[in-house]
Amino acid sequence: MDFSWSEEQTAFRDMARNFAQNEMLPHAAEWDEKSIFPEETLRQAAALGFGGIYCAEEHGGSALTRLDAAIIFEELAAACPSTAAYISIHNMAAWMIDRFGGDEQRARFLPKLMTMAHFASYCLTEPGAGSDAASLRTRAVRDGDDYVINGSKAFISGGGRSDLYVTMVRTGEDGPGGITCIAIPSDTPGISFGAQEKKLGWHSQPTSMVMFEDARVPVSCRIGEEGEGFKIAMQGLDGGRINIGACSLGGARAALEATRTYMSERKQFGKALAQFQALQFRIADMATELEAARLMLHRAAALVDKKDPDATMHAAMAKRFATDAGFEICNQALQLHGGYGYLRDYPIERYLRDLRVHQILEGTNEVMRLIIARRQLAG
Ligand code: FAD
Ligand code: 2MC
Repeated sequence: MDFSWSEEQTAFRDMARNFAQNEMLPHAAEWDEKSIFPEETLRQAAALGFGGIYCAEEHGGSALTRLDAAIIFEELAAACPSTAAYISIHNMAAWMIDRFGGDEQRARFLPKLMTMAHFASYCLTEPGAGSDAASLRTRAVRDGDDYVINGSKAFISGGGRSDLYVTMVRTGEDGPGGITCIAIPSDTPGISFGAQEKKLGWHSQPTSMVMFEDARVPVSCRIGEEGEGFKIAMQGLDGGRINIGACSLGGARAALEATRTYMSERKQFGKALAQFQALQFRIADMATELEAARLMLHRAAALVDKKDPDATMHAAMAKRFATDAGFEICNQALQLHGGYGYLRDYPIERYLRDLRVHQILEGTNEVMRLIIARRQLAG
């Protein structure tokens, strides 16, 4: 077991850090305040290879590992967790096409996704099917060489703006075995979008419902075979959950760094906050939790890379731990900033608002416990 990073990993960690600190951090507060989806910055990120981090090189992907991706997402999220998380979702959707699509589909969809000339969304959740994703009801009925799709998806990140919607639909019986994955272009007749959701955080990316009313897509848009969609969706999430955990790491790390600086500068009772031992111990605990989360995430990422049979459970453990720890670290950071932490003049409240949803999406942390417990208790 070697805990040191390769020269290559250090190099792209530095590249991601420089990009995040120079091109994202100076604008992140404005993106948040004005709900700006920073398309040009996203394309700059793609030019560095972040549009298809673990897609094959054939169509412009970077062919890196899940562990490499975790390192990159931590850096991007240290500047703007919301924008980093959208990049993660785009990567997840693109990877599903790369991994499970055919040659023609890869050649058709991937080049534009790799450069982020086109943006991608991942559509699993429905109004009536959240945690119980296998109960989804959006139906695709075969009609000659087309599918005719009816139903609606809820909470879709990139909704209304993305160019391609990687969508889980029902083509067969109830339950996970009747689900199929279809890549649906945004210009498909019959697709429409709900109003933009008004959210606590994640303001730098759009979120909306996606509706299908007799939307007709060619069968050539189907990713994998009929009935394979649920497993494709879940394999996407194995990596997605690690990335979301890494986004929590990045946000929490930034909040901790800001707090260390603040505690050295802010004086009360004649001394710097950093001189109160009770507060020093809180910093110690925050740093320890952060490190524990990072170790778990990196191990889970390595197991996903190795296709280990326990990878899904480890990804769930790491997502649960890192997103809970990340939010708690931000909350402590806000407390240590006193009243100033509650103001938008400081970045802490933005990190806190952005990280809160990581405990809910890509599978709630209760669902992570369900996945872990099932594996623990399996005969
Ligand atoms: P529910 O499933 O109704 O859960 C409500 C509560 O009950 C939760 O606390 C849950 O943990 C708990 N619960 C449910 N079942 C159990 C159980 N068996 N045991 C114990 N507790 C349980 N989805 C997409 O497909 N694509 C996206 O791009 C996307 N982006 C999102 C962006 C945002 C900002 C948000 C908020 C959500 C997004 N989602 C997306 C949806 C997200 O994945 C769901 O919100 C999430 O999976 C939970 O589903 P739900 O909201 O229906 O909650
Ligand atoms: N990899 C491969 N196969 C998997 C898998 C994985 N990670 N997880 C499940 N499967 C297979 C499983 O082996 C089974 O196969 P078989 O029938 O051959 O035995 C099949 O899929 C059905 O699995 P389950 O029996 O576990 O299915 P169940 O209906 O009990 O649900 C659960 C499983 C709760 C884990 C799943 O519904 C879930 O993850 N829910 C949370 C939903 C979620 O994460 N939504 C996120 C939306 S995206 C988002 O929020 C964004 C911001 C993008």
